[in-house]
Amino acid sequence: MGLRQKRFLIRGLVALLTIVPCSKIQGQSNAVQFVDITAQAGITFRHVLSPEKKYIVESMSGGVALFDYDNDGYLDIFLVNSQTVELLKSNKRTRSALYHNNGDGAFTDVTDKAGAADIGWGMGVAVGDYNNDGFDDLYVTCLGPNHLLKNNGNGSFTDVTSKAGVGDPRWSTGAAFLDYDNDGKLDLFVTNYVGFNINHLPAFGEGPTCQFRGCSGAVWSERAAWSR
Ligand SMILES: [Ca+2]
Ligand SMILES: [Ca+2]
Ligand SMILES: [Ca+2]
Repeated sequence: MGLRQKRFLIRGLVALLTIVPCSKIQGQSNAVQFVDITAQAGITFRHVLSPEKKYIVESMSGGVALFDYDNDGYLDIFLVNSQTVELLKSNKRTRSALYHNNGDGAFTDVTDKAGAADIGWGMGVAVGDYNNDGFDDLYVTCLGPNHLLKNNGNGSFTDVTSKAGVGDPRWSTGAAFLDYDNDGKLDLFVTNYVGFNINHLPAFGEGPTCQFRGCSGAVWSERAAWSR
């Protein structure tokens, strides 16, 4: 920034501070309110959860992405759903959801057309146009293999995880698209959490490391049962 630009910037800031009293700014800030319009917007999605959180994996989930998947200028919503150990053992699946922003304050559930419902035990989601076709794609982190969902540009998504080689099978939580080497192609950074094998769950009360919130698994299990 040149000296002349700096002068203009300083003059602008002085003018702003002069014209707008602090009390006015504070008054406007206090006047901001948020109204929950979820129901009237047509969003009925509910996260699957386990209130007891018996297992650490049941204490995490629930990612969401606001992105314009169809490039109509309105942000749409992708909601990542999770699982519970009980549901998983029963071979029951849950559904994530994609809501299309109609532009009039209402949303339409387009999950079936998008083909983005079944992503397993989801955690988080990253948005990026990894193939530079002008349509944002999704990378969903999961307990188990993650998913790269390619936006086909017609309202549907294709799971290209295997072809792309990005199906990390561990427990992934966060992820981000970035072009770390400035070659014009988005790269992917994935963060993994603790080692957790859903097929070898720890027995409560067994083992000195089976602790949760300062309590042994056995004590916590008894408290959870008592609170029901
Ligand atoms: Ca849109
Ligand atoms: Ca794309
Ligand atoms: Ca790159």
